[in-house]
Amino acid sequence: DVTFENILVEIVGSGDRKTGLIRLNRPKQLNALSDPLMDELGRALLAFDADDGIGCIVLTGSERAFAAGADIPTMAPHTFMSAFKSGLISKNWETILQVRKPVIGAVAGFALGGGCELAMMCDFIIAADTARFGQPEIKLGIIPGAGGTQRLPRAVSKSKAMDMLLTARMMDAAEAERAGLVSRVVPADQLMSEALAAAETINGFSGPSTMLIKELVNLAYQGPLTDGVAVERRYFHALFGSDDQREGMDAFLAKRAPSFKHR
Ligand code: CO8
Repeated sequence: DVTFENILVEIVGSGDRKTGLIRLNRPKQLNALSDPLMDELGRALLAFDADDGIGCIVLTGSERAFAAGADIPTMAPHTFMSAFKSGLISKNWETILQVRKPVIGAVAGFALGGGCELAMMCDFIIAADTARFGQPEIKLGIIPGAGGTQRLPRAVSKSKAMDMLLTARMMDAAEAERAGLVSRVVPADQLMSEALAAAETINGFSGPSTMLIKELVNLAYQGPLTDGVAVERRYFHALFGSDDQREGMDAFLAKRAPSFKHR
């Protein structure tokens, strides 16, 4: 069994498929995303993705901070050459994008800089009413380095993204919900129960359906609309070859609960 120093990992849930829960855990640094932390996060995500007993993953931080950004003391001494040659903390920043199962971000407190970027790499974000999002890199004389200038405008519109990136102001949870950055806002003491309930719902569905929805929604953001719609139609047809389609529709017609086979 692997032990982690910068994250806490747990398997939760009551169904036959469970939820992989990952908590970022560097409380003294407000979960600043150091290289060792991102390394552990990458390993934990891939292990849950490979585990047939896990249906989806919840990624969270603490009450005070999801993550206050990349680790500033580590970045501070770099030069262009050292940043370029070492790939400056980039090694594990995109591992989360390789995960095929749904990843829910459960955000309370600060999600700033790399923390906001990591949250945006989750498939959807449920926010506590204490959540605050921002891309304050400009205050450090840099710019976002893990997709902030690309994902934020797609999530909240060009105008709001420019405002946040250029002024470094933070968005509270209500504004984040209005802007579409998060899917729901809940009272802070209900954040984990809400996120885990959403995960439990997803765990009950057919695994291939959840993986395909994730792949296709991401395609909607990455490629031309016509390509996305064409690929969607192909997979839609393909699922009529699956036992779970037969079971799901038979169960509906028989007015009983479905029992999906593919997990
Ligand atoms: N890195 C390291 N330590 C941090 C970070 C951070 N990003 N943020 C906070 N901390 C530490 C503080 O230094 C402090 O430590 P100590 O107690 O030892 O002094 C502790 O956490 C608590 O912080 P504060 O005392 O400042 O707490 P406040 O409540 O007063 O303020 C804030 C909270 C507003 C979150 C404040 O700490 C802050 O502004 N932090 C910096 C936020 C920031 O600028 N984030 C962006 C960093 S740059 C970035 O993320 C680039 C990502 C690039 C990814 C590239 C991948 C390839």
